[in-house]
Order: sequence, then structure tokens, then C-alpha cells
Amino acid sequence: MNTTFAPIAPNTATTPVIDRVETLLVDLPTIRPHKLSVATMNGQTLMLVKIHCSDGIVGIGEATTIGGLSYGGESPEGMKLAIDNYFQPAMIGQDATRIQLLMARIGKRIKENRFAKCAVETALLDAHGKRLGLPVSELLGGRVRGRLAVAWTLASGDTATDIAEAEKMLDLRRHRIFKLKIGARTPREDVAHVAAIKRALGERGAVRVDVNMAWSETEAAYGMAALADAGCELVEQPVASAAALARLVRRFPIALMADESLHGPETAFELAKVSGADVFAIKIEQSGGLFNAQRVAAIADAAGIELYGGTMLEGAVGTAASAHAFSTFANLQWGTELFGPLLLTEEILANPLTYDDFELSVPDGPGLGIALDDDRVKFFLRDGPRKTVSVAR
Ligand code: MUC
Ligand code: MG
Repeated sequence: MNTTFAPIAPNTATTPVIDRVETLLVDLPTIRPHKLSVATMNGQTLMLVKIHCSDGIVGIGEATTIGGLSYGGESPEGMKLAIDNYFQPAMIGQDATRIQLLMARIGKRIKENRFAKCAVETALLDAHGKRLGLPVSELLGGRVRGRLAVAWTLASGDTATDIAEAEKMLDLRRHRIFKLKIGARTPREDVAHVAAIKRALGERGAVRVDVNMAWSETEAAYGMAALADAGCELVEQPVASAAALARLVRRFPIALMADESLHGPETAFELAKVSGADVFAIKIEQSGGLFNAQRVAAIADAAGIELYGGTMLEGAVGTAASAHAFSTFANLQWGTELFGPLLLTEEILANPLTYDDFELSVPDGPGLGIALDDDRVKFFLRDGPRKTVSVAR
């Protein structure tokens, strides 16, 4: 049987093509300093992408990083530069409706740059969804859930402040899963901090921690045993190396989640082969896009690894894109942490995302199902009237 498929020639008279790719840096303050072991964030820079198509449709995408270059190899400024100089020439005049084909073309010309690729793919999906009148989740195969449990990250750096913040979230019925950022202090101090918060919340709130790779393997062995005793249910990326993760997994009565070790399907496959984690924190940016996030989820499912929908502390656009992708996962045993827009003081959507009853509703309009408030975006542009500066610099 002949299994070769001839490419379908686009009808250039009617096929919408890409006319222009616009990138914007938008600097927004955070509601309080957000302290991770790798950086303290006082604000977040959104790198927004607008893809203008010949049929008049404009798709929007977003990428963010954490603390500039503190988390990984891409920065907001670097992503803007890469898209302006390298992605845009590969995209102009191309069929805007064949997203996988266009991402493959970009992939051939541009190595790495997973976060920037995610922003571009998001904008293409948003545009095509708007064109067809379908939510992005439906372009990805269809949502299996319309609401997503959302964890809140406690990262003020102070135990009493964190407890008060958690109590407020419980009262508001916004979050009942709490992820504590640890790793900046000694493991003993961190365990005392986590234990105090778990004691205060009791059964009203689940407590998890993210060490962001700060521990050595021996510190992790001590820490995981002590955290399990304190009632913490999950530890995220305690060590940097994937080999060390694989040696730590299932030695302690606490779930072990991989985050920084996951850079898309290939690394997910390597980790899955050695059963190197109980849970994968899937992020659309770390995965290199929404389709790749689905591929990572399929690898996890096949290996019996559970799933969690992670965040790069995206603003509303990246959060909506993540929500569409995560809504299609067959399994999402540990919920999500799509709270990014709530960490920012400013709303940049015409209608904010809906958070209630401890969950985020996946938008159900065409494309991402959101619209930017263009005046607000303009106000916070790096080179706009307000002349903002990145707080990560
Ligand atoms: C990370 O490492 O998971 C997610 C929540 C948060 O506060 O930081 C991010 C990054
Ligand atoms: Mg993490």
C-alpha cells in the first residue's frame, strides 16, 4: 500500500497567509515580591505576539520567563529579538491554517527557543480558532473538562505572611492547594516553615513544595523524609539532575514531581524510560508549544506517570493557552497551578478569566476565547507612554 501523502497545495487565492508578526514587551508589577530559590520577582514581563493574517484575523500568543534568565535559557527580550529576526522571515506569506506544517518549518530553521515557539504556536492557534469559530481546545482534539483545579503558590518568604495569605485564599474559595517555594534557606529551616503552614491549615488545604533544584541529593533524601512526616504530599524538582530524581523516586511516602528536567517530548521520554518521577509538571512553554505538551502528556500516560498543569507564571494569554491544552489531557490527577494573572496587579483582558470555587473556567469562545484590553496593554508597554523597565534586569 502506498502510504505517501502528497502535500495539499494551498489555494493561494483564498488561503489566508501570514502578513505580519508583531512582538510587544509588557511589564506588569506583582502583588508582592515572589521569592523562589532562583530569583525574587517584583514584576513579570509578558512577551506578547500578534500574528496578522491576510484575512484580517489577528492571533495572540504570549511567553514569559522567571526572573529574566534565572530559570532557563530564554529571556523576554531574547524571545522578541528571535521572533523579529528569525521567526518572522520564516512565517511571512505562509499558509496560516496549516499550523503543524508551519511549526515544522520553523523547527527546521530554528533550534531550541521552546518558549518563543510556544508563543508563536499559541498565536497561530488563536487565529485559526477565531477563523473557524472554535475554541483552541477543540482544535487540539476537544476538551475533556471545562474547569481546572488551581493551586496557589505561597512565596512571600515569611511563614506568618504565607499562612495569612492561604487563609485568605480559602475564605475567598479561590485555592485550597498550596505550593510552597523553598530551597533558599537550609533544608531544616524549610521543613520547619512547611510544617508550620501544614499545621495551621490542617485538612482544609493541601500542601506541596517546589525546591527549584536547590538541594543536593543528600539534602533531598533528608528533606523528602521530613516533608512527608510534616504532611506535605508532593515535592517538585528537589534536585537538578534527572538521574538523581530517578534515584530518589518512591523511596519516601511523598510524590516526586519533575519540572525543570522536562524540556519537551524527548526529555519526557528519557525520564519515563527510567520511571524517573511520579508526576510530570507539564508547561506549554517548557514543552515547546501546545501540541508538544500533548505529546508529553501521552508519554506520561503510557508510562503510568501522573500529570499536573504547570505555569511559567504566564499572564492571562499564556494562562488561557495552557488552560486549553490542559483541558484536553486524558488525565490531570494533580490539577493545575494556572494562577499567573492573579499574581499581577494589572488586568490586561477586556474580560478577566473566571476563577471561582477553587477552579479556573476554560474560556469557551473562539480561539483562546479572550480579548486584550489594548489601552491597558499600551499603557504598560516597555516603550509605551509609561516607559516601564523590566524589574528582572
Ligand atoms: C515553577 O518552578 O514551577 C510556578 C509557580 C511559581 O510560583 O513558580 C513557577 C515555576
Ligand atoms: Mg517548578
